[in-house]
Amino acid sequence: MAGRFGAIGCLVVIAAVVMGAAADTHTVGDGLGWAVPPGGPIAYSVWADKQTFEVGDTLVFNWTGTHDVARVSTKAEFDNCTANSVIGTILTTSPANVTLDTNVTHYFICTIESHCYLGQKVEITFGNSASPLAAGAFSVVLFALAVSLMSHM
Ligand SMILES: [Cu+2]
Repeated sequence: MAGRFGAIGCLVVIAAVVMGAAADTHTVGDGLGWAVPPGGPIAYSVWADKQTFEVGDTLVFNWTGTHDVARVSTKAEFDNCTANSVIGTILTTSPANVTLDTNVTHYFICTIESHCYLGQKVEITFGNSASPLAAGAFSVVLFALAVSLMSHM
């Protein structure tokens, strides 16, 4: 009896750990950090495409020299590099951590000189369906394991 509940409890803990692990930290630009990218804006769109962003994840902007991080509210502002409607405050100290609190597209730019025009901006989009599907499949596997354990004890 105790053994059975112990095994089930163990599965529940594993499930909690795996589901909880969804909150990730993303270092913007990886090794490039937050900088004027040598090849233009493509650097950050390529980086962002490789990531899976979820609500609760944290972005870390690392830089040296003079940069900042402004979250602008519209795609138009992002495209035009204007910072008239900044959400929250402009972050001026590296490393700057930003938690993704809603699943709307987040637009970040650097407001220093022409950095944004030169490509220092990143668009964070959500809606990758791979993770929820994987989590769903994982739950089914866990459930099957639990049922199988109970029927064998
Ligand atoms: Cu900059």
